[in-house]
This record gives sequence, structure tokens and C-alpha cells, in this order.
Amino acid sequence: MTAITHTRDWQQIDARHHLAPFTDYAALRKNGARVITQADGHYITDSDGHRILDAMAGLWCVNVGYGRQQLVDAASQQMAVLPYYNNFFKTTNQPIAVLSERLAALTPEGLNNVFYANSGSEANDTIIRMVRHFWTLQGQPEKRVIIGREYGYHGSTILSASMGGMVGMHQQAADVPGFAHVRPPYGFLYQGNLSEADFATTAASWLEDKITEIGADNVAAFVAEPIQGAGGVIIPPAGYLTKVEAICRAHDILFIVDEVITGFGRTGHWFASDYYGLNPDMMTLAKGLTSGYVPMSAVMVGDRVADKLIADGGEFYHGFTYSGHPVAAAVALANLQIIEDEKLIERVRDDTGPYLATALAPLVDHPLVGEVRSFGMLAAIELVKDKAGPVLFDPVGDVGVICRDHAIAGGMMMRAVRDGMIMSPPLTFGRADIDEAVRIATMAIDKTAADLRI
Ligand code: PXG
Repeated sequence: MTAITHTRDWQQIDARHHLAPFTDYAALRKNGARVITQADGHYITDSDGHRILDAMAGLWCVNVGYGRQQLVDAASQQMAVLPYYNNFFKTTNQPIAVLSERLAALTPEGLNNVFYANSGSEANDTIIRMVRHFWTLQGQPEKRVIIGREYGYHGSTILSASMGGMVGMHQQAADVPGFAHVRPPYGFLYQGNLSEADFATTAASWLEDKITEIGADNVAAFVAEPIQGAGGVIIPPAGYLTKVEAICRAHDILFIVDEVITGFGRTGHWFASDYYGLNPDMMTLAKGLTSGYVPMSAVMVGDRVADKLIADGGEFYHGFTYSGHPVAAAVALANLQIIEDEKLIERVRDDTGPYLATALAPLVDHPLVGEVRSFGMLAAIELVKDKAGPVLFDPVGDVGVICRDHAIAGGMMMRAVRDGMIMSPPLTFGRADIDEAVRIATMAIDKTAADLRI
């Protein structure tokens, strides 16, 4: 393996056999993938030796940054003691018992039970099964439809993608019946002249309307990312989430929050639900749970659902070989310890989150920028054809890719969602990292404007 020294050779070996996720295979095979060889702190390094500032924390997940020896040690020590054993047949392991106690304590009140999986997608599939099973146990099996939102992302298995609101995914065999979608509270597109309070009321009414259309007797649950991540960092207006939770309660519909991105400090709070004052029936966790060092996800199950499952459910025929993996649990525990010891959440809330917002704010005067928004360590810069309106580019998405590629060439990983430039850096990002990220983002936007002759 080490005999191969040229990037082109690695690219060719990779391209011959590897079908990467969310990839246009023909295009990638022509140009070759960037080969990432190592990472440390806030930087990744590729096989040509480029160091790239990772303003996406991997894929919204490396909350404590790269190169954490504590996590390496936690994994290797656990591997030496007990690398694996299943939890299927009246067995468990010590790290998972401790982690479960810890998660029950950390998450909002009432979420006292936890089911483990390996990805956010699997966790959300678990939720779909559990929710429908719950209503059957309640004697209301017709309550089956789960309402999500357009631009919502809940994973890529057939069910989790059907629950999400990505039309392109639905069109590729992920359009299972039993799901419905409502418009998200996406102020940039839909607020118009409404005040924030009126927009919150209007956006919440879209859920109420959908429930009326389907009939509350047929609706099992409503699922929402408190801040929509892959949909473009859509931050709801104040009051919206409280209103949709109240609508769910009024119609006896379970309220599910997907905190796969927003969990574990990204918003400057342990969970966005804490900031917004939510009491969900279930919560999806992944990504920041282990900072991406090893795969692990979790479903926090509220007392109402858990009590029913425990009392009347009998055996729940559901689980994965690696549900409650001891190594993942050991890494998760060490990761939570770092977040706590280094006060990363307080730092995002009180210092770096506001600093990022202030640093990004001047960009709104750029001729190409229609809106800048951020919350904790989540940010979006919307690129537009014309600020008045705003008028979006047609087709949407090409300009975002141009800008992203300029950012990468300039030494920073940034995501493009449609024509929104997205950042979701590690929670360890300091003020100097933020300055550097904003400098490169501004340079990338300037170069994009020059390309477009704006
Ligand atoms: N829920 C949310 C809110 C997510 O962001 C998942 C569930 C699914 O997790 P897994 O572990 O199954 O991927 C996610 C994942 C992107 C992108 O393009 C975002 C995710 C995954 C892949 C790409 O920004 N988020």
C-alpha cells in the first residue's frame, strides 16, 4: 500500500471499485476524488500535502476536532478489554450502561430510555417502527402517517429518506407511502413582509393544515430538525417550534426532534431542544455523540412511548448487530467528557457563536449575498442573482458549487446547499479560526462574483 505515492494512482484505484455516497460516478471517475490522508485539530490534509481548514467538521460531526488522543485511548483500551459483544440475548456491557445513564441525564426531561444504532438513518428507521408499533399498542393502528418537512434530512435508508423532504432522493426509490411533508419555516424564501412572530404563526399553520387534510386519526408523528442542517441551515423564527409542539399535543400526535446535527453543543446548548424549550416524545442523536470518530447513533425514547413498549409491547423485533457497541460507547463517553471539561458548549454560546455571527455580518453588503444567518457553530450565506426580491440563480445550485470550489482551492472546506454556503465547524474553533474561515469565504465569494462578472 505504501509503495503507491502518486495521488493519481490512488484516485484510479479508488475510482475502479469504490461507489462513494452522494456521488455522480461518471464525473468523479473522470476527475478523481481528493484523497484525504490525515487530520489534526481543525485541518485535514490531502495526498498532495494541502492542508485544508475544515469548516464543516467532517460532515457536521467532528465536534471536538481531530487528533484527540483521549478518544484514541478510549477506543483502544475498550478494544483490548471487550471489543464486541451483542446485546440481544439478555446481555449488556458496562460502557453502554454508563452511557445510557449519562444520555438520560443530559437530554431533556422525560427522555429516559435509549435505543442504539450506528447511523442517523438507522436511528430514524428505528423511530418510524417504534412510533407505529406504539400506536398499534395503543389500539390506534390507523395512526401511521409521519409528517416531515420539505428540505428536511433524516437519512438515506428508504424509510428515513421518505420521511425527509429531499425531492431528488424521493425520485430515486425513496418515496414509500405513509409520509407527508410541509413547508419549512424558511424565512429567506417564505417570510416576505411578515414580522417574525407572524411568520412563526403562518409556518406553524402549514402543519395544522396538513393534519386537517390527512386527519389527526391517521397521523402518528411530526418530525423536525430544530434547525434544518443539510436543507441549508434553516433557522426557525422565534416561537415556531413551540407552536408546532403545541399543535402536535392538541391532536395527540407524537413530536419527534432530530438532533443529529444540532445535538452535543453545536447550537451552544447541549441540545437545541434546551434552547427552544421543547419536550419531544423522541429524539434522534448521532454525529456529535462520538464526534464521528466511530459510528454510533441513539434514539432517546420518552416515557410515554417507552412505558407502553415496556408494559405491553412484548418482544420488539428490532436491532442491529452493533446496537450498543462497547467501543463506540467508550468513545462517546470520552467525547462527552471532553465537551464538558473544555466547556465547549459555554464557549460556543458565550464567545465563538456570537463572534462568528459578528464576523459574518458584513458579508450581507456583498452584491452576491442575499442573507447571512448563523446560530452557534452553524452558518449559511445565501448567494443570489439579485438582492432585491431576492432573485435566485437559475438553475439553483451551480453558483454554490463554483463558490465552494473556490473556497476549497483557497484552503477551506465549506458546503454548498443550493446556492447557500454552509459552515458547521468544530466546536473547538477559536476566534482566529473564525477570522480565517470568514476571510476565505469572502475571497471565494469575491472570486465567484468575478466569474459571474457581478
Ligand atoms: N438526521 C439528520 C438531521 C442528519 O443531518 C441524518 C439524520 C442521517 O445520519 P446518517 O448517519 O445516516 O448519515 C443526518 C445526516 C449533507 C449531509 O449533505 C448531511 C448528512 C448526511 C449526509 C450528507 O450535508 N446528515
